[in-house]
Amino acid sequence: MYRDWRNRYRFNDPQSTDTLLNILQGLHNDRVTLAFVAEFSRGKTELINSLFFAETGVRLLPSSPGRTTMSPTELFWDEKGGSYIRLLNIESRLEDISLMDYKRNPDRWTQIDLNCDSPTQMQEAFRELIATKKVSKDMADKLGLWNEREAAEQGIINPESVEVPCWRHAMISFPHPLLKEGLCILDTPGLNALGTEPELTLSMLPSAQAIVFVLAADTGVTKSDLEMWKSHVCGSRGNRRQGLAVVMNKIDSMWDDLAGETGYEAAIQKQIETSAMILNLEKEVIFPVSAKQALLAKVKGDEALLEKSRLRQLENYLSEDILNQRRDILKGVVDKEIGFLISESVKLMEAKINHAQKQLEEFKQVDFENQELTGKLMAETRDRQNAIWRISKTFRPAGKCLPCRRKC
Ligand SMILES: Nc1nc2c(ncn2[C@@H]2O[C@H](COP(=O)(O)OP(=O)(O)O)[C@@H](O)[C@H]2O)c(=O)[nH]1
Ligand SMILES: [Mg+2]
Repeated sequence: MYRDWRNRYRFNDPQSTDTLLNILQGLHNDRVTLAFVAEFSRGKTELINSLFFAETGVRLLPSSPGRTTMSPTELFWDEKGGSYIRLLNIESRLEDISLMDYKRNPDRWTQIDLNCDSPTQMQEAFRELIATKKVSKDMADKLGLWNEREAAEQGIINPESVEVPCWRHAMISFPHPLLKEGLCILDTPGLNALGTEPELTLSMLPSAQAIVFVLAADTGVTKSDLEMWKSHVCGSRGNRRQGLAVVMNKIDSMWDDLAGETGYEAAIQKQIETSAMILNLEKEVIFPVSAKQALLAKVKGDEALLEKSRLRQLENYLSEDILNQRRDILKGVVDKEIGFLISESVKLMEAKINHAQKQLEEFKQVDFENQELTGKLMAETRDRQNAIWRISKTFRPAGKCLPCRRKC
């Protein structure tokens, strides 16, 4: 209704129309996007594996040192399309088409169907996510994937070819119960790779209803973690803390039999306190977890190890807090974004009404003056008419009656 109203009164600037369309699409899909954001190698992908794919019995999303996610990956359930991986080729960066437009056009994506009954087939298909190829340095530069300074630091000067990811973006439809309930997961690459996809930073992260920021317990909050936090989490959410959680991953690196259970617990609490202080967050939304051990525990059916990995607390937060509040969260976002547009429209309308009222007053004034003048003229005319009438009654041409013009 609001959009119709805007169109009717020609308040349809493209940016606001885009915001409205995004909100409408979000409501239409009724999905909550949960984005995993962190510097590379903090364990985002392993965390997603342990949360969503452990039941397959294998490590589905490729996660290992050096093989970290290079292209943003979206996970959701597409009821009509079934289970698949859709990949957008890296060369699409050369075209001036937005990711949003590509998403509306499935023909531009390479599709690999998933056989959910065959973990090996799926694992094979998921491996494609980290496929790379060699291109010339010029091409890599055009694709935004060549960094002279970084390469020089690694001793690479004027190489013949550069290894680049084959895919720019991946969309995965998978029938996990949480995804079926409307959760959509966004796995992002690290700081450097994020910088080359402005749409991710400017539009996808700000529109995610919830963000899980991942830290590694063995490194604590590093300089690049903080940069990531400031530019990509706080930058996209402002002071909004709702739907924001921090995972302190890799707590297994602190497992130390010599320190004993109490020493270990104290070390975790200390890490949480320090991180909470640096990030200016409540301690309650920082979850110490071991994604790797959780995945292992789930695959092996080891309840004690799963308990030790502390993944359940994070799972409860995701399913109870995030999913159960999904309407509230969506409502909050709609309130905030449409509320802003509406208050702008109200201000504009108020200014127009004020202006119109002033004009009306002026018109009334003119009209009033006109009425006064007409009244005066009417009275004058009436007086003259009476005078003429009086004169005409007394006026008789010699010997003739005026009304009948005969001699009476
Ligand atoms: N020790 C330990 N290593 C982990 C854990 N989670 C992830 N890793 C390792 O950290 C590396 C990077 O993980 P990955 O999920 O690819 O990180 P991403 O770049 O943030 O997506 C891999 O070698 C993982 O095996 C964990 O809980 N404990
Ligand atoms: Mg990754």
